[in-house]
Order: sequence, then structure tokens, then C-alpha cells
Amino acid sequence: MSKDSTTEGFSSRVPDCVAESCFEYQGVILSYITPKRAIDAVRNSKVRPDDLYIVTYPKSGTTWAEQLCVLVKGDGEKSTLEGTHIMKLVPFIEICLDHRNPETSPLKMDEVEKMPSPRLLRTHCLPKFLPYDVSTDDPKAKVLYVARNPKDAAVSYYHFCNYVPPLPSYPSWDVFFEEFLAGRVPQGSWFENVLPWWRKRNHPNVLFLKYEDMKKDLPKAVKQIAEFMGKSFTDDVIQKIADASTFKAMKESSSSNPDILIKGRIDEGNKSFMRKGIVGDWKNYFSDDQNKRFDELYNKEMTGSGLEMDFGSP
Ligand code: PPS
Repeated sequence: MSKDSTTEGFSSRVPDCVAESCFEYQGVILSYITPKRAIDAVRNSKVRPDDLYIVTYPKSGTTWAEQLCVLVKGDGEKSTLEGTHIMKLVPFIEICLDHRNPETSPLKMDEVEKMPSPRLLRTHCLPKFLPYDVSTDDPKAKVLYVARNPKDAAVSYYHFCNYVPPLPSYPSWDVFFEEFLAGRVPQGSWFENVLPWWRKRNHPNVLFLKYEDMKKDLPKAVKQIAEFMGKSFTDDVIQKIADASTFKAMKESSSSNPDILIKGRIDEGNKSFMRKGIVGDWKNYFSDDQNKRFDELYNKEMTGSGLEMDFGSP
């Protein structure tokens, strides 16, 4: 075991930065921002038939989907957002409010249970941690699942971990990569998150979108989300929602850019939650050997699934 890693409290070796900020629950690494009691509260929570859960693996377009759902819910009126923030309108259900005191901190679920219907909620939980009535093969509320190719999600996650204090600050991309490959980053494996929802993609309560398709044709994604939410809009309204939800528009908006609410390492340099928002940035990080090893895992896990992800043009 290297001097920068430990197995204490974990089923296998983790880097020190993970040991300091995370724990393991049912084989999944979780940060103290999502303590066991918060995960249990989510798992046992009561689902309302008019809920919409935005479910994603971290760094896959969650915030983008939140923005689109909020605007669709408000019939494209930007005033729905003004004076507030999408992160406040769409609560992150598995977090506690004070990650320094995870055993006693109030939970976001406490607020979520008091929210008026219809609720828009967001989560990165693996199916085994989601509310029973959501994780079932016959979900009792709507689920918008957004998948991003795992190589870009990994690069985005690496940067994010190094800019928000509750998450482990990995010493290098190479260290992060090994943990990601082993499914040992906070919230676990990309494959275990994405594939169950891909299998349920034809259920009437499930809409499965891909980040890369949203980049290619945002108005189409707006239309799909609108139909899913039972709305029918003119092309003008669809375009208005798409225009307000580009990377540039969201980065410039004080109601959409999470930097306004995220405190911490963000003040170091010019880091931003809204980092690049592109497809294919992974090519700047994956070495040839890392790419080969990831492709081996990817091919093994994805074989027979029928799911094809877009990794950007060569
Ligand atoms: S989180 O922390 O898990 O909720 O992050 P998440 O919102 O899922 O993903 C953040 C990445 O999505 C990018 N993003 C966008 N890309 C394109 N268009 C729009 N409108 C948009 N909004 C957010 C954001 O920049 C992060 O990706 P990277 O690659 O780091 O830039």
C-alpha cells in the first residue's frame, strides 16, 4: 500500500483524499455531503405521481437538465428563474446542509418533503439508493435521465472534485483516473448508474437523453422534455428556451450559473462550474494507455446493451 492511500473503513485501497472526505456504503464511495442517513431518507421517501426526478451520473448535464425543466414548467418564461436560482428550485435530494456535521446536519430531504407539488428533484443516486418507487422497473413518477459519455464525465468530475471542498481533492488526473476506472469515485460506477435507466428507456415515465445529442440539437431536446412534461409549445417558445439554455447563456446568468452558490476552492484562480461544456475534452487528459484500459472496460460493460455514446469526432 502506498503512503498516500489507506484501506481503513473501506473494502479496498483508496487515496488519502478519499479517506478524508468519504465513506463507503453498500460498496459505494460517498462524500460526507451525502451521508448514510441522507441516502436512507431518499431511499425511504414517498414518491408523488407528479414528481419529476432528474437522474444523472455526476457531471453529465444535470444542471442543464434542471434549467430546461424549470423553463418548460414555466412555459418558457424566464421570469420563472429571475430572482432565484435553478439549484434552489430543483433540490439535490441526497445532500445534507452541513457536510462538516453529517451526523446531525439537517437534510435536504426535510425540505423536499414539505415542497408543494409538482416537484422537480435532482439526484445522482444509483438505483439501489433511489426511492423504491423510482428505482422499480415500473417507476411511479417521471424520470428524466441524462447520460454523458463517461470519458468527458470523468474529466469534468476530476475538475469538479478539485473545486468543491466536500469532494476529495485528487492529487492528479492519473490518481482520479484509477479511481474512476475502478468505480471508486463518489457515487460509484458510471455503468451502474446509466445502464439500468437505458434498459427502462421505453417506459412511459422515463425519458433518456444524451448530453451529446443536446449539444447537437438543443431545440429537439427542449421539445422532447416538453412533451414528456405534458406541454405543447410553439417553435418560438421552444427556441426561446433553447436560447436561454446554451452554455454561454447559462454561464452568464446569475440564476443558472452554480458558481454564485458554490463556496470554496472556486476562489482559487478562475475555476468555474461552467468549465467548457464541450464534447471530446477527454482527449486532452486520457493518455493512450488510459484510453486503451478504459475502452477495454467500456466494451466489456456495454456489450449487448445497445447503448452507443458519442465521444466526439476523432
Ligand atoms: S453536477 O455537479 O454533477 O451537477 O454537474 P452537471 O451539471 O451534471 O454537469 C456539469 C457539466 O455540464 C456542463 N454544462 C453544460 N454543457 C453544455 N451546455 C450547457 N448549457 C451546460 N450547462 C452545464 C458544465 O460545463 C460541466 O461540464 P464541463 O465539461 O466540466 O464543462
